[in-house]
Amino acid sequence: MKKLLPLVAFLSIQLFAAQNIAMYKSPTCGCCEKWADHMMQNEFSVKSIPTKDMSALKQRIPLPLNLRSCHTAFVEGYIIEGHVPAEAVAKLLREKPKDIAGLAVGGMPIGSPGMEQGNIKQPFDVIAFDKAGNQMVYASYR
Ligand SMILES: [Cu+2]
Repeated sequence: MKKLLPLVAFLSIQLFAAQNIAMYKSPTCGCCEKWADHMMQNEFSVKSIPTKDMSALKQRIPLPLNLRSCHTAFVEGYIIEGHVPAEAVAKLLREKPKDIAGLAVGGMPIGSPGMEQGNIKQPFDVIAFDKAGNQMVYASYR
């Protein structure tokens, strides 16, 4: 039993670490912080990193041009671009697909997490992409 305790402690630290998100955003982006709030309300922890040249950062990673949004986040080696709902990120971390580089919600659809404007809801898709730029719908919100 005594030997089990350090293992349990180690596992819970690993579980906690898995929820850590690093979010790169332009210093002036407000909806980015609102997305971070949404993630934190859903038990993720988010470190916000103000970044002047977001497009330079986006160029360095395998993020398809058509999927670009405001903030770029990283969790467990995956790229999370834009206003991706927490439940889609949680699903990604549960499934841990090896062939996927990340998830993105391109643009900034009204009604996506952090982009709320009253009752207006624009339908949007969460797109999974791989390093070669292949894309598929991972989740649909309509
Ligand atoms: Cu935004």
